[in-house]
Amino acid sequence: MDKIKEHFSSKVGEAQKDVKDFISQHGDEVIGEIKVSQLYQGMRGMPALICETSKLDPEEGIRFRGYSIPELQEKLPSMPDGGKEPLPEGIFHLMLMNEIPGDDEVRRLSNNWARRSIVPPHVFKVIDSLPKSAHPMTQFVAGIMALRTESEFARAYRHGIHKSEYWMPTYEDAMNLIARLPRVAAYIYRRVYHNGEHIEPDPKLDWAGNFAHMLGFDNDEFKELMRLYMTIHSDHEGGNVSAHAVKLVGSALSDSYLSFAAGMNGLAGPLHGLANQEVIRWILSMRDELGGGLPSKEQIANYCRKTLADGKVIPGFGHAVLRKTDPRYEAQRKFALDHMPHDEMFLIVSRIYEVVPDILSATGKVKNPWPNVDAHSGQLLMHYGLTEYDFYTVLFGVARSLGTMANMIWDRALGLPIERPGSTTTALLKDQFGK
Ligand code: NMX
Ligand code: MLT
Repeated sequence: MDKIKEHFSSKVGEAQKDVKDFISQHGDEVIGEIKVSQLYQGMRGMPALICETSKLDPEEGIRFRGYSIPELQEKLPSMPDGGKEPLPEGIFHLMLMNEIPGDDEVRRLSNNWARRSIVPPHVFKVIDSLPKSAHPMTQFVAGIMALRTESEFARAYRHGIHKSEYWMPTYEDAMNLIARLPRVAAYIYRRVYHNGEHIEPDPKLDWAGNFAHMLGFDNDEFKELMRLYMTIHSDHEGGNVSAHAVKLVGSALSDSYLSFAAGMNGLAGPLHGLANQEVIRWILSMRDELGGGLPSKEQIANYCRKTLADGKVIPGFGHAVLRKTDPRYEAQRKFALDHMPHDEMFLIVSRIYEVVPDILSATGKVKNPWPNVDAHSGQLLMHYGLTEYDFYTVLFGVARSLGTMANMIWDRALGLPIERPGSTTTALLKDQFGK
């Protein structure tokens, strides 16, 4: 057993006992009520899942194991040679172990993932069998499904593993998947946008630095951006579409590959992760229509009104839970202010921020008029030359493996059962409450 697995293993028994005792003491307590309207509104506000890795507060934003993003930027290890941004290895360790890691632990994770990162050749063949014009998220999901041949959980289950040991091969699958995703994602990027001129991994680099390298961006500042990007996109409690899909599918004892692919299919929806590409598409088409340059506030306001009148959403704004500017937006804005305060796209994004909330509030129906994570991420990538926006959701997807896989290991360790909520019909509700 490797040291990381051993460390996790030492936590399992106590956590199982703790949860069991808690349920036996408080299992009958009531934590809320369900209104009829919530059944028609995407179950908004219904606490229905356990997700230990992070919690989203509507007014405060995300906390990972209790820590806000600015706190993590201070506490998590960064690159030893003057790096400022947290290493994603650190947030994974925090989510999995519930402990802030030291430099050694983060280095051990980097090395462990580098050792696990070899992608079998048939995965590239599966991706190559798709037309280059297939959306990068389609290619990404196909690649993840092809990786499934390597599932240790599927193999162990077939051989009759005892249920108390499920978490062990799940840990192997989760770690292998995280280690291999950057290579799969970079392969798709170089295949589609750089004539298939692939770049070999550099095992001496950290996980996000190596990902940047394989994408073809060896600039140190871009590597720092990738570290921040991977960290802040890693998790957003359990109910968002991608995390919930992974958890739901995983609850049927589908392995990490099947479950993660399900989550990525959800992330590819335009109201979820695909919004990051939609933001840039929307800004570029606004700029084209206005003849280029920095649009005035009035021009942006008119373009927003037209978007709404056409029955479309303004991408990058609004949220199902948050009721303030997303702290992930703020972290990216700070990165832009530190590194590229005069970038024209940044100035446009900033001006949009000044205009959109009033317009969305004026509709009288949008519950959160403030920007979310996707309103900013594309601008930072564009600045460094990663302009192929159809690829952006793949980056989000690679990051989301960190939270969803840490959760999946815990779900197996705690022996959570298959998810099976009840449903009802409008006719039955009417019978209950009157027509
Ligand atoms: N532009 C226009 N209309 C909006 C927007 C927006 N940005 N946000 C919400 N609305 C509308 C929404 O479509 C709904 O309209 P209707 O009653 O006609 O169906 C109404 O306002 C009430 O919706 P809310 O309760 O405020 O939002 P909800 O929780 O249903 O949806 C989002 C949350 C994030 C799906 C929604 O705000 C949205 O579509 N935003 C734009 C897409 C986006 O940025 N998604 C990325 C979210 C973050 N992520 O990465 O996943
Ligand atoms: C996410 O990061 O998953 C999004 O902000 C969507 C959500 O939390 O519902």
